[in-house]
Amino acid sequence: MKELNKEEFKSEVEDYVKVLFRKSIKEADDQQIFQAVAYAVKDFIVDQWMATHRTYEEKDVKTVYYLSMEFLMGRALGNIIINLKGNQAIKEAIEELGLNLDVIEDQEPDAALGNGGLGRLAACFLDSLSTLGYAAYGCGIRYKYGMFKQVIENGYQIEKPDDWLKYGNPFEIKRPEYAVEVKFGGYVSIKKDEETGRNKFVQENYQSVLAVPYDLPVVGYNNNVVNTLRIWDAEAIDTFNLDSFDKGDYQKAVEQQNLARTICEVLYPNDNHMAGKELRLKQQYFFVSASVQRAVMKYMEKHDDIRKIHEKVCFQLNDTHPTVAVAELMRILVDEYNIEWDEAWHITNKTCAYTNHTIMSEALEKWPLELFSRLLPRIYQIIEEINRRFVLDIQRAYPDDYGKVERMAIIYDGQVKMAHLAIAAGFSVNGVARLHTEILKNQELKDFYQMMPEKFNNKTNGITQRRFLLHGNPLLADFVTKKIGDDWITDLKHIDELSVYTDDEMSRKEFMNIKYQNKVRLAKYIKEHNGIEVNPRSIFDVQVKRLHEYKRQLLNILHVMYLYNELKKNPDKEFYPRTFIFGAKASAGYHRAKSIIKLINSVADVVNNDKSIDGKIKVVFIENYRVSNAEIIFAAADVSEQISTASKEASGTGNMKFMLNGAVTLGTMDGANVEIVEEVGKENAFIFGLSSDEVIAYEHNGQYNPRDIYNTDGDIRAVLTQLVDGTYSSNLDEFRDIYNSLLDGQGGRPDMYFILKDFRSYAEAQERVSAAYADTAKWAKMAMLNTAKCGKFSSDRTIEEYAQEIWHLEKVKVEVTTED
Ligand code: NBY
Repeated sequence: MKELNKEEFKSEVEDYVKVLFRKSIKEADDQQIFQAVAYAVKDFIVDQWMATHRTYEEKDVKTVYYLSMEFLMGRALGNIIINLKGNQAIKEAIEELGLNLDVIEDQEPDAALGNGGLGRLAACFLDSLSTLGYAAYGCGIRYKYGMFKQVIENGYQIEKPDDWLKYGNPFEIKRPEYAVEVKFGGYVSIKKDEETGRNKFVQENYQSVLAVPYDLPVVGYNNNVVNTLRIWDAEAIDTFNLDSFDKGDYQKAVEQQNLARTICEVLYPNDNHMAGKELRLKQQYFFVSASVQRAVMKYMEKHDDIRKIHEKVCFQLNDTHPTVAVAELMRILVDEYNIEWDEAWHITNKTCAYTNHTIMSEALEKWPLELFSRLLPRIYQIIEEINRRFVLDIQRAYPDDYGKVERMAIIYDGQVKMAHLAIAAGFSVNGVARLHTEILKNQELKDFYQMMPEKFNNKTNGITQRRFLLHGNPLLADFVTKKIGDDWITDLKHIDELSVYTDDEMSRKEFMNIKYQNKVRLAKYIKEHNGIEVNPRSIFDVQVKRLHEYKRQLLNILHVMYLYNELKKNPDKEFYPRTFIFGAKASAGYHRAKSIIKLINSVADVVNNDKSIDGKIKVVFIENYRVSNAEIIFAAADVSEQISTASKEASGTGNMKFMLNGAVTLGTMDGANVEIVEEVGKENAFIFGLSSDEVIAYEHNGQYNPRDIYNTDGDIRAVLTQLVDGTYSSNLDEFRDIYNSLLDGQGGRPDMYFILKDFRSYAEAQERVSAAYADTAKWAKMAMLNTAKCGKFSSDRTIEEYAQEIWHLEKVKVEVTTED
């Protein structure tokens, strides 16, 4: 690996400030310095980037295309520097220029091209693919506006546009030479092919846009590998053609320009919720068609037999959002390469694989036939034919069971069901944690599992320790390396070697002192950004994730209200001071989620300003939770709140980031929590609440009545009453909807999230947390064991499993030569 040369680097930064801004370092502002430093770093990685792609071509390796509507990358600069192992040299170079690396890193806007777990998982996967040396492209959309910026005004969430490209993105490279056309609308005609004499299906009178790729580098850790995240932008295909200026063409030209302008404008800010908007389907087909077309072209540049594409290409579908890929590949094979249907279908089957990220019914993608066939007429025909044949297969397998077709068909009730298409068309269907995969097999996708059990497999999620420990928590990273060496950076299993130090008092003290310093860092952030003073000696109890009813931020804040009542009743009660920290964005149209944010802020106002409780409880809502501040938050947490209604959280990945940073899980037996507890031991976590089997049983038999709890439990009744009696808002209707949802549920069904049902068990687990924390040595050991036992949860392990069991990739070594 080429060494970073300090002097060279310094003069590059000076040159870039000059060339880009006609300024000296002294004259440039922080953003300009960031840009110059980023260009200097990019200069350094470009050789590795070229060497990587040259090596892939020489070795003709199989490539995975990770198709995803979302890549929640966060900031690039700090991460790239770390993966180049250039931290020391660059830090020194920058200091010698009279600058500060932290301040420079802070100038970079987050690349927030994603909502939450699904998008961040894609980002962690790219980091691991490069670090492990696998050939991969991330394929997505270059949204002009990413995840909205959240501002809290009077306790309410306000959404502001995220203009992340305002100053340009120094790391991207536009590749107009790889632009492709993507067609929408029109109709399909049958034409005789002159050469073959066969019928051909051609789309006519369509509108099209030009998909133009921008490449971003994905730098592996200390191995010369740089993969590519390719995000597509839309441009009008040709500006006004003045020669044919008749009315029809003029209209069409304007429409095409509008289409190009709108397609990549903004990320849909829904997490686990399908909005069903036409523009969203346009976005999906736009980036999928462009990515699949390019992958096929690239394959055919080096190979002559399209029938063997599965030997060199795999498309991994990140949830159902890119599922039109299977129909697009069929279209290319059948319409453009004249391959017979059956053979095209087999090729497609061997090339596509699908990951399921949720069982929430409102997240299942279903598109109305009318919309789908109007927007994608040829793709729709192909899906109809896929469906016709699939229904025949179902009937052959289950001749006497008509319910099977009803439940399994791809097209049914006037809708296209994307999950059914993905399962029928791919060779692999995977869930994202063991429990989740079992629920898929035995409940949600039971019929599909019975018919095609060989397709189903589990890939428990993971996270990259390089961003979430090495970059986010340098103090703990140094501590770990000092104790056990640095193998953990690329092989997290080694972190288990820390276990022996949990019995050593000095090590425990050091560990807790690091936690304390990280709490001081977060307290400073909170003071600067929220104006709230928090005590770093208090327990930092943290719930950060998207706001959703199933994640139960409401359970957490109701418990805070309960604790506050308890303290008011018994002011002299032993109570270990706690800071309850929340961070969450609510989807813009999700009213109840927004009310819950308002409730958290209202409770914070009352509790934080009540002198009588002596600062024993503080509540903080951190504005604009995102990847960059998450790194600081995880490092400072004592308690990790993972309290979803059992069965609803497919995996969770925040739970793993907390664990890595030595926070103890307070959670339900849901998603990957089950495996976390298995690794760390149930004595080193605080588990409560209904099991997923119990929740599912209640869902089937409907025997849950929250009013019974309300009527018999006075403490719970008091808390609920305070939602509507003016304690937290002079507007008595402010939280009425929340109150009603807890007691009456929705659509005649009692609260589907079992908040009151789990309340007592949660409160009791919280008491165990307080007791455990008061025993300093015990807590230190638990916390440290969480770090030590998190080896399984590296995305390196997850990607190794995908690579071996689904993608069948080979590892590549990259040498940078003078050629580069
Ligand atoms: O994927 C999350 C799961 O909730 C979480 O349990 C899991 O750990 C993570 C990674 O596997 N799912 C998620 O983040 N989903 C979305 O963000 C999402 C976004 C958009 C839509 C659906 C789901 N949509 O239909 O528009």
